[in-house]
Amino acid sequence: MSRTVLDPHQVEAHNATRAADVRADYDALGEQLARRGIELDAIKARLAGFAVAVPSWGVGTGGTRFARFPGPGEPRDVFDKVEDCAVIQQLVRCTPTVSPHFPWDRCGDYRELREHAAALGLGFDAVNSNTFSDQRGQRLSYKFGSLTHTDAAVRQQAVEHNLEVIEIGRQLGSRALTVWVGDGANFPGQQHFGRAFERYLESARRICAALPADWQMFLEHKLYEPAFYATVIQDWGSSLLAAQALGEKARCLVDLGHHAPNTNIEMIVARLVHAGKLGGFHFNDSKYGDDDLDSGSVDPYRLFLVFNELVEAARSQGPDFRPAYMLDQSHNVTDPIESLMTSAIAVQRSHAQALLVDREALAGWQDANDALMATQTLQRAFHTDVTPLLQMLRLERGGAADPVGAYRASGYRARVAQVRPAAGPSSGIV
Ligand code: PSV
Ligand code: MN
Repeated sequence: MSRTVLDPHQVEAHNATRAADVRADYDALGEQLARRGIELDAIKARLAGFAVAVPSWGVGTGGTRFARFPGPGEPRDVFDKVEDCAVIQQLVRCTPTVSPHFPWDRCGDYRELREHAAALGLGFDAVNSNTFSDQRGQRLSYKFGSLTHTDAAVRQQAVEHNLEVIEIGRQLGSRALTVWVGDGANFPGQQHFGRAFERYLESARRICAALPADWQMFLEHKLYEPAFYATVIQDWGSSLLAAQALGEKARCLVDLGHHAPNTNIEMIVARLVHAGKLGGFHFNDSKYGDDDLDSGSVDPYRLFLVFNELVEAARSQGPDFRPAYMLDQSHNVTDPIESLMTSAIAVQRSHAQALLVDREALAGWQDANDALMATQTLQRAFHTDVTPLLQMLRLERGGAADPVGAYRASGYRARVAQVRPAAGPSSGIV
């Protein structure tokens, strides 16, 4: 039995006043779905296998290039971050893993960190390397790139950092390395597109070769920032080319924020599935660019459409189809724990709605070229309020009927604010 951060009796008391309503709503939803030929308990059983990882960097307050406004009780180190993640998991019960970032999450003893997490019922998901910023005392600068730098010594340093992160990940029980590089150019002509890509492949090959047998390497693309004119791995095309060149262990990771506005991300998902190269996701939402807003807060229909492709893929690909689901958001104006809980539930909700799509009917409408009925088939699933299903799943697992309500009632933030010193105002993106 793992230790819980919040008093379980408090969560039980919170649930006790809501359980009867949840049951009644669940039964009503079950009746509604039964009329559509859907068995709610079977959907619940499928949804039970769903999990999304919490990014360690997400539990700290984020910021923009202009400012960062710290919140109270921010985690001091990776141990505090894991504790915050445990609060999230205790209340939502679909976030059993943490995705750490290095060197941000460096610590003296990774065995101790792993045990600390395990004692709280948490494991570790993909480890992330950082060669997009210089660290104190770093020998060579990444100002002009890392894995693709023109200087072999800088590339070597960046490769070695990734190897170190793999080693840390091994100690933490992780099974994947996510690599995002900011390498690129700010001016036309600054960089030779072909040679930079070749250098990326050469470096990435060395990283891939160092992966343990059961590991994967996720290549994360992003169209701009910090390189504003061109980014070496800027789109899913470059990512797929690289993943294909690198072989079996390399897969593409889709961060929803890393595309131009209006890009059809769900179609990218379908293409990567087709190529057998979809590795995982960083979920977030956006209005203009890489806004890192809370998942499902701006365009929940897009999130649903992504899951529609994923449910379809799970059907066609079988049990081996298991992309890594992670959140990657920046919380500038909210309590990060509240945002992450809400986002995890938003992603879970999209999955649940996608499970309700009548796929046989959809295929029929598609074959008959009945555009209206095809799209209505999707809308019908999307417009189904699956809240009672998500609540019931949480109640059955000891989570909270209303995670934000239970969290606020627990007084956790005020409590940790007393022991975690307040950070001063600062700038920088997290
Ligand atoms: C880059 O924008 C990114 O999406 C990558 O996943 C980074 O590792 C993360 O954000 C943290 O800055
Ligand atoms: Mn990301």
